[in-house]
Amino acid sequence: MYIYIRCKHLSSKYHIFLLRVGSKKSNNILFKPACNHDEHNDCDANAICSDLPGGSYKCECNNGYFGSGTECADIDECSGTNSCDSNASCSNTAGSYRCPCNEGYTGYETYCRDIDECAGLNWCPENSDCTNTYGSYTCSCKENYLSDGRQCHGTYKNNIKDFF
Ligand SMILES: [Ca+2]
Ligand SMILES: [Ca+2]
Repeated sequence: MYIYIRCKHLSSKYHIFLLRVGSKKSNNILFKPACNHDEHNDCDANAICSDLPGGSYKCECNNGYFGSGTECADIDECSGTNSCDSNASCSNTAGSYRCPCNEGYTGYETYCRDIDECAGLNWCPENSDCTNTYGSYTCSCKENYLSDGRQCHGTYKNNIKDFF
C-alpha cells in the first residue's frame, strides 16, 4: 500500500512523496512526478506545471495571466499596454484581448485603415457628390439640386431648363 505526501516549500514549490506503508527499507520513499496528475499539484488551471529534479515542481501562469502560479488572474490589457490601432476598440478576453476596428475602418486588429466609401460602390444618392472622410463620408447635392434629407431633386428652374 502506498500513500502520497505533499510538502510545500516557502518558494511555493512542492515535493510529492510516494510512501510505501509498512516498509522499513530505506528506499520506501519515492519521488512522484506531480505534473502528470492534477490532484498531485496546486497549479492553477491557467498555469503550466513543470516537474523539477528531486520530486519538486513549479507552477507558472500562462501568457496573458499573472499571479503566483497556484493562483492566476487574467491581465486586462485594455487598461494597460496593448497593440490596438488608434482606430480600433480594445476588448479584453480571458488570457488575451481583441482589437476590432471602429465603424468606418477596415483591417486587422493592429492596423485599421479608413474605408473609402466613395470609391467603387458609391453609397450616395443619385445627383450628389460623395466626399470621403476619416471613419465616414458625406454626400452633398450637385449644383441646382436640392436635398429632402434623403434624395437630391432638381430645382424648378433646373427642370424648366431641362424641358427646353
Ligand atoms: Ca486579458
Ligand atoms: Ca471613409
